[in-house]
Amino acid sequence: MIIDCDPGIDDAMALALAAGSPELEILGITTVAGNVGLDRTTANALRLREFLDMDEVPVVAGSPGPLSGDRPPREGRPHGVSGLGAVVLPEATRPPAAGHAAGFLVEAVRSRPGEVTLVALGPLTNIALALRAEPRLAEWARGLVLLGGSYTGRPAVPDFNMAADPEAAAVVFGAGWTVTAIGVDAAGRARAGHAVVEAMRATGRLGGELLVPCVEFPGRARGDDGPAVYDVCAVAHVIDPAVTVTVPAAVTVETSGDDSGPGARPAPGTTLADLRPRGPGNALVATGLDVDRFWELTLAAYRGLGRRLG
Ligand SMILES: [Ca+2]
Repeated sequence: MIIDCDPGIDDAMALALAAGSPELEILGITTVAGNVGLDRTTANALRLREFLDMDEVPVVAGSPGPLSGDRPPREGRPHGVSGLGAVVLPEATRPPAAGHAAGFLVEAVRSRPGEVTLVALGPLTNIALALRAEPRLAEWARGLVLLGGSYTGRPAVPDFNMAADPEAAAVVFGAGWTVTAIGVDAAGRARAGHAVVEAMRATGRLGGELLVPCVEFPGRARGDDGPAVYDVCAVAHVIDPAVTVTVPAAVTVETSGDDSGPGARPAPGTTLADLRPRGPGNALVATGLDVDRFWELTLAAYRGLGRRLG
């Protein structure tokens, strides 16, 4: 698989899950502007690659902003100025690979048709650029699993990943493949409560230097049950699809929007899902999350990786 991301606290935890899952072959990490600017998401990905002992995995930088328009500022800096909250990792010693993420995605998928799953944890700009450059990407990829949108109940405001580049999201959902979409409604149930944090703390350097500072960063929105670890759910779904309940749907993404006045359209980036589509639809959307199964899988991977990292 290839992980397209904007690290990002929960991106970091998702990369740790991938690194701790030997059954996954990680062909690359591509970066996009999102939680923080592209320079920082790329620098963070490079640091995480070294910390997580993924030296053989190329990191390729992608788009510094959305397909068109300006990137909306990330309000309140929930990931901190660095993008990794309270995490302090050494500067990376190796640079990113040459080239652009979109080109890398196309070539990697073209060379292994039917085998490569794309996992998108940030704004969908890189995936959309890749699809525009090579529409057959949608045929060649084994699938795309993304974290974003909301598919149960009435969408209120769009989540960050969708709002950051609604046009890209519309390209991705309209590419002729079946997108697996884990929304923030389902993924928001994956919360790092007290018992989870203690289990993370017991994983050595991995817990002490990465996981616990991620979940204890004060800027993280949290309910009574601890902060949600959204992006981790998308990687968990690739490892074990049964962590989520998914149903076929026809999804469209609002791109124009107009949230002023009566009869206003939903804000740009709002996902509109028909869960009883005529025909096959264009997506499988998550309507539920098996929280126990999710944490069992995730903590087992963290424990294994923790032992490896010391
Ligand atoms: Ca992310």
